[in-house]
Amino acid sequence: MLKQEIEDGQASLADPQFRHDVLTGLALRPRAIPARWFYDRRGSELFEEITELPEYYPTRTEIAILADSCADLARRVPAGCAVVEFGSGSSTKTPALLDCVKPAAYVPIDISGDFLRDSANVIAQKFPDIAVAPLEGDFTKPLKLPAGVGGLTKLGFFPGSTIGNMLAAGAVDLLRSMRASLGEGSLLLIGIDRIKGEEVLVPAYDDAAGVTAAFNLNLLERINRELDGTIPVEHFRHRAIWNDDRARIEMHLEATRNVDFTVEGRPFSIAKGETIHTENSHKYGPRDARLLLRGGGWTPVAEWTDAEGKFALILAEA
Ligand code: AVJ
Repeated sequence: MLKQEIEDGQASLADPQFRHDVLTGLALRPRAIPARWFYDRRGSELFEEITELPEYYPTRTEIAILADSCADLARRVPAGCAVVEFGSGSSTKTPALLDCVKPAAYVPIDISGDFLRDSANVIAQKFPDIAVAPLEGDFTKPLKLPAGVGGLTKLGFFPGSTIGNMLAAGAVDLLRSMRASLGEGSLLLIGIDRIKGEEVLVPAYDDAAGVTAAFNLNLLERINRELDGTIPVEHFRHRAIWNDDRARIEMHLEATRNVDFTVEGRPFSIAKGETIHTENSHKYGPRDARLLLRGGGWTPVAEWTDAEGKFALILAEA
């Protein structure tokens, strides 16, 4: 290995799962790479920017619903419970929830350890009376919660409509695994984006400022950076498509001409007009969402939405 490569940290960056998903995904027809790989440092920054775009309604709508539903929510959740947040990331919606339900403990779960510790520290400083116990791990698998929260009622928190990234079968598995982690008698507060007109949905995933395009294209840059790729990023364009049959926004990267490149030395050729499918963002009608929860072993007990019904927060019981 070259001195410069060692200093750049290139060799240490290659996650074997990322390598596997990219190499197999680029060989699939249609080609597809899982959306979880968007979130390197740059991708996470771009996602934060997306949440502030005028066209991207989910984040601000969900925060407003949380604020408006607080009194109602606080009545349904026992004070002194343990809030367990799945995929806490930067924990931006957490303070509003903690202010509202006044838990005794907060357990943020994330795969990214650095991010997790930073945001856990911020919460711990803001809420000196709450025990903060971060858990580094993959929340798609059942997890063992810290022993100290054993006797408390658990409130799972899964905001942002992240569940929308999964196919129905994967979403049901995830809900079941959350139920197994939290236990019988626990609660789950989940944010789910609703089906709405294409004229609102498509711009939310294809904004005028081009931030979502940059977010999507960053996946190719990441492949070039971490997997020694030679992808000509300038010959791909961002596409956001509403798939009405499957009620989902799909993001793709479309080749604007025939391209040849290598990733970790393996050759790939993509024809002009062909796409790499990079994300699904499923949307759920009110009954669809409740059926999904029941399928995952959860009983919906309350539901809050904004005046236009763009987004829903659902409280469910295990
Ligand atoms: C974080 C998965 C909820 O699907 O709306 C935003 C990701 N992708 N713009 C979503 C995303 C493009 C986002 N989730």
